[in-house]
Amino acid sequence: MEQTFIMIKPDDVQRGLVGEIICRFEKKGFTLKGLKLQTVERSFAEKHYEDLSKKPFFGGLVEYTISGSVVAMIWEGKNVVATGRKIIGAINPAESAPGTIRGDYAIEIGRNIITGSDAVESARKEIGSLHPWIYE
Ligand code: DAT
Ligand code: MG
Repeated sequence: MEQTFIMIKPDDVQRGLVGEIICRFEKKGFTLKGLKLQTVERSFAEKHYEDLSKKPFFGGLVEYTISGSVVAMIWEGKNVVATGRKIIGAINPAESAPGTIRGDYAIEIGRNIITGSDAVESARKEIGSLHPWIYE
């Protein structure tokens, strides 16, 4: 069965949106297979976003990711990777449709509150090698 890696970013956890976000995935019918509240190492954040390391916003993105606790989750179900991206919404909250997580709860692209695997292959990588601590 297909799985995806979803991470609720720090300010979301502070704002008390964790339950709301979990609720959306649950109500859709997906199954929660792993969950952990944790602050992540700088090295983890750099690795997670390594394909963006040349971008001008990379430093800020890493600082944001390590600025507090994140909630890392594994969700399972048919087409969960693509559907999960739809539930999350477009990358820039200014363009995310109302009804999506980013569309409803975020304003800034640099504070877009949640991330999810963008393909089945990256989900496999993120769950398998980048995030072994979720199973601890
Ligand atoms: P996604 O998070 O939808 O997978 P991504 O992997 O392309 O998108 O980018 C990762 C994060 O980088 C994104 O959630 C927010 C940040 N980011 C992307 N483009 C940005 C920009 N132009 N300015 C500031 N942050 C940006
Ligand atoms: Mg991405």
